[in-house]
Amino acid sequence: YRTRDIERRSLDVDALKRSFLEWLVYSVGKDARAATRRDWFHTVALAVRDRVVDRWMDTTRTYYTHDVKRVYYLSLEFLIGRLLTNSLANLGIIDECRQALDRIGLSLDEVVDAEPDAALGNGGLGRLAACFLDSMASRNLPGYGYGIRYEFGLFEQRFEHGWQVEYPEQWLQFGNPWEFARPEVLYPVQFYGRVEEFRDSVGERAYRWVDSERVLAMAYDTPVVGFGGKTINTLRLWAARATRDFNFGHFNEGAYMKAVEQKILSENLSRVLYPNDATETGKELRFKQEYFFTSASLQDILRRYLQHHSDFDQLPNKAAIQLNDTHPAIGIAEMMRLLVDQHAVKWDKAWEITQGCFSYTNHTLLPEALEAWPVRLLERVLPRHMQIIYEINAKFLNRSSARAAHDNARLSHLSLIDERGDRRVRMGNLAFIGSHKVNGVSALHTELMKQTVFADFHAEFPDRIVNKTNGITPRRWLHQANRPLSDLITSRIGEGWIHDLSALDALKPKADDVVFREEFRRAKRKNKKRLAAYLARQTGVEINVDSLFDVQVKRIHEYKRQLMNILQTIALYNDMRDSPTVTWTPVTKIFAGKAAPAYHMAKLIIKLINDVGKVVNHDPSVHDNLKVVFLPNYNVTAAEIIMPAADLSEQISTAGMEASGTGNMKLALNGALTIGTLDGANVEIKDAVGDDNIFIFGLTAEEANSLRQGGAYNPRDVIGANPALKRALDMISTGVFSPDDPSRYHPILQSLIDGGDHFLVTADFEDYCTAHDDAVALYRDTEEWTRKAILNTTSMGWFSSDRTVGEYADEIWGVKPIIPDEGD
Ligand code: DL6
Repeated sequence: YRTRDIERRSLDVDALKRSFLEWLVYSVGKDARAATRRDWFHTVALAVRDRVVDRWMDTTRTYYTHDVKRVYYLSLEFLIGRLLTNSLANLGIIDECRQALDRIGLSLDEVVDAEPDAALGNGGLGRLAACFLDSMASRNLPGYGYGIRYEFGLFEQRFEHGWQVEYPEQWLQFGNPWEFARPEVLYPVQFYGRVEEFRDSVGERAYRWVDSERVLAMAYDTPVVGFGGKTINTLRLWAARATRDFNFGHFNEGAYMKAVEQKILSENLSRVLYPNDATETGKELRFKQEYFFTSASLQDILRRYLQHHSDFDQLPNKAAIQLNDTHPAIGIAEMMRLLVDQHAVKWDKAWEITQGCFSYTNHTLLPEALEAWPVRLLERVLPRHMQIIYEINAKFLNRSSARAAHDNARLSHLSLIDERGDRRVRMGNLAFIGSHKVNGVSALHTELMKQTVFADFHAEFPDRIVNKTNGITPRRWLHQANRPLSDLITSRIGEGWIHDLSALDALKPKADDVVFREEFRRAKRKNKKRLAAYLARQTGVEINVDSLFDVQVKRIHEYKRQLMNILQTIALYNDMRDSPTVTWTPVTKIFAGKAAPAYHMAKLIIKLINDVGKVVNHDPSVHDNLKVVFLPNYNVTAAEIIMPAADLSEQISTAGMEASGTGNMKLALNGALTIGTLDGANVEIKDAVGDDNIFIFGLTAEEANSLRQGGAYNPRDVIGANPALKRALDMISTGVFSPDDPSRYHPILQSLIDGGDHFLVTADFEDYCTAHDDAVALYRDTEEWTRKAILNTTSMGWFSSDRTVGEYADEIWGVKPIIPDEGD
């Protein structure tokens, strides 16, 4: 047994090879001759998982034995991507694994390619959660992720005649070798029913929630391998399971089909990830998902705490609970319910404990994305929570300075209930008052939180709002995704940068080293070739590897202004056609990103980009000087191919609207120069890389705000004064790009011209074009461009998510790193 045990842990090439062959037969159940690439992926993943399990148990045991304070990261989304390369890289056995597979006649790259993306998130918010998991484990912080094990991740995007069409993303179809099902870890989660008042044992008023429907939350655990393989944390995702008693009534009546239907209905809770960045207002199932995973997670947290404690006094010293946006904010009321109703803790004590545990991250100021659930929905679905929320609200407002000042306007802003129209519970307000710290995700965003959405709360609690600028994990986004650059960096400064990205600073002088610049360019070119081949495979469009790769990859949203980019593309196309004798710098515009299925304007913008691409890419008069490619189905894996290959990073949101951005960080770290507005983390990127190494343009957040508020802004005048813009818009409106349906894009023109151009595309257009011209002109100067690209990479050390989680740990969570004891 012990020999087998050692064999299972061994990281050497022969042992790996033996494990692969054994796993293929005894776990996957295939003969090597019949095995598909997917079989091999499962085989390798299972063998790698073996190498992780002991350390995982060591980690869990260490946390338990030392009763350390843990952080619980509650997130409705974890956009993980693939795990094989990540696990191999963090264990430091990529080369060993490659060789072991080689000896069996297999290529690691092909095996890696057979893994589906775990796309359990929409975009930035979910990917941030995944980067934080990696950083917590890599910094040896006792951290757990809690979320939902969606059966269907974010939809698969395909283009049909240039239109986005959504297909289900069945990532679990062939099983998931990384997870451990825990059928014994089950928690009941209640819905509906009513509240009964009664007198407790000492005659005090108490409440119980009765006649409710119950669903079970079952745990699935995925080990999260930290860099170096010392700490292995846990991501616990909940799946909905019908309770057994649920069905008995129906069975007794002989209504078999009804019983099965009920089972399916209750298990729908974890079926699918909602595909919007914004909230799904009014969608009962979405609300139930939020409560489902939050309740299960809190029950699990309390169970773990009670293994060591007999009252709740120490809970804030043992559990930091981070709310990733308001999606788990109902947890504030749930914690109160669990403490007060189930564990008989007095209200004031319970409130102190709750506030001591919770903290909340805000990720957007967009009004349509601020969650507010109808009171009537809450009363019906979670009747006891509604009562608790009323109670929290009454106590809070009574003590607020607004009540003392008889300031009704301020009181109504502070209230948990929005009384306008159908009454709603403001989840942001609930999260704010139930937390000891509230944070924004970039310096600008945090400042705007204080000035706008949370201004009244900030006045009430001036120390509560803090900034934690987002970060990205250097393991996935440089070490794994960009091997050529990673190897180059390591060749000069060793491997230390992988867990301390600030070490890149030491490479700054290399920007002036001609040999280093040559090697840097060689790495970039390799990545560009890889992307070009990938794009050709996926879209059929052949691109020029020597052109400037101008990249905008992110969700499609009007505020992110993909529209401004494609208008500039049309203007550039016109310039090229007008002046065929000029030597143009070849440009490839690369787009990728999904639109929410119900967001018609965003889908129309996708179609426009595809239509423009069709015309431009087939126009011989621009030769190969301009290409437009829209890569379908953007996901983490595609991002890993795109980021390393980009030259120019488009971060062109209307200032004040992008909370932070993290794609901006990935691109700059991989040596792309940013063209961007002073929005979100762009501001801090500019400070880090220096004004000379970034192309900043456009209105500031303040200017954008006053332009809108002033009411005098007239897009028609701006368009009239800019012939290039007018011409581009005229071409769109007369059907140059849509001859089959010339009026197709009228809604876009309408929103720009008559709709007031809310996102200020026309206002920023000219400045954007100038900045773009500057970028293209600089690209001709290869040495100078490379110098700036190197300064971008080497200045991005601060944007590591290791730094970000370190700040959360010190200033919000109060958790400390601990190196797991090695088991016997
Ligand atoms: O903080 C992560 C990420 C930011 O980088 C983006 O700027 C921001 O748009 C995104 N926010 C959301 C909010 N959605 N909701 N609700 O995804 O968060």
